[in-house]
Amino acid sequence: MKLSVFHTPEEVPSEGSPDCAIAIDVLRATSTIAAALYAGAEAIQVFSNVDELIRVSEHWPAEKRLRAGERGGGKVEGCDLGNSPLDHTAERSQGRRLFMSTTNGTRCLERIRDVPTVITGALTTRQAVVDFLLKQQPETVWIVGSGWEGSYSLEDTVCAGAIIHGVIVATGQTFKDLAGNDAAIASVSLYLQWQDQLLDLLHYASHGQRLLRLDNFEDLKYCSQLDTLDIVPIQQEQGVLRLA
Ligand code: 3SL
Repeated sequence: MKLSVFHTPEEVPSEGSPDCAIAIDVLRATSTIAAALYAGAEAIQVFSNVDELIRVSEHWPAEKRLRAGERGGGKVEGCDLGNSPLDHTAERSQGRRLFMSTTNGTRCLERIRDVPTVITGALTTRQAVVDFLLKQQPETVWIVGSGWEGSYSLEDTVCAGAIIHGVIVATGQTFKDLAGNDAAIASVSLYLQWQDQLLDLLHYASHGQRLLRLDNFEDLKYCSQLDTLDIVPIQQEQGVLRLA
């Protein structure tokens, strides 16, 4: 298995395709996708455009849908929810489809949607993602950070490093066997430096600071947890994710 890391959807090569791509948006889209599916959501359907989200979700029974829209960290008017993983309890999300559009995370999923296997990763689901990779044994894996509007995000890279480190620990393989690019090696160094202070790192991260200014302290705490959910969201039809 060769794992490559791309910090943003813009960095993803336009030529070629891996066997598996992993979208990461620790703050907060892929943490929320995992939380919603864990709470029993029927599926997550992602959109880069909010008007399209509203149009498509109109065809779904109102009591069976939740519309989640985020821009600039805040909730989009007309949606039921913003993008907090803490919104998703069994009472609210069980059996419902989450129609979701966020600034960067859903755009990242759109960029890789043609890859044969697309999953999402977060710190909360890190070990489950590692186990999925070990079981499926894809030859090539692209781990793609969502970043923020085209620029690098610390929290996505540390999660990429946590996944690669998990594969190294489980297999005893070295970077020589596993690293598909330099960013893969750098991401593991970032993780090793911060593995015991993930919440601190999220507080230093520029998007973490943006969310703190919007009073999302509890979200940062939630998203910084490692290996709390034993699930992997997987794309089952284009733009629609369910439990693997
Ligand atoms: O950019 C995104 O996709 C979001 O996850 C951003 S936020 O954390 O909801 O502000």
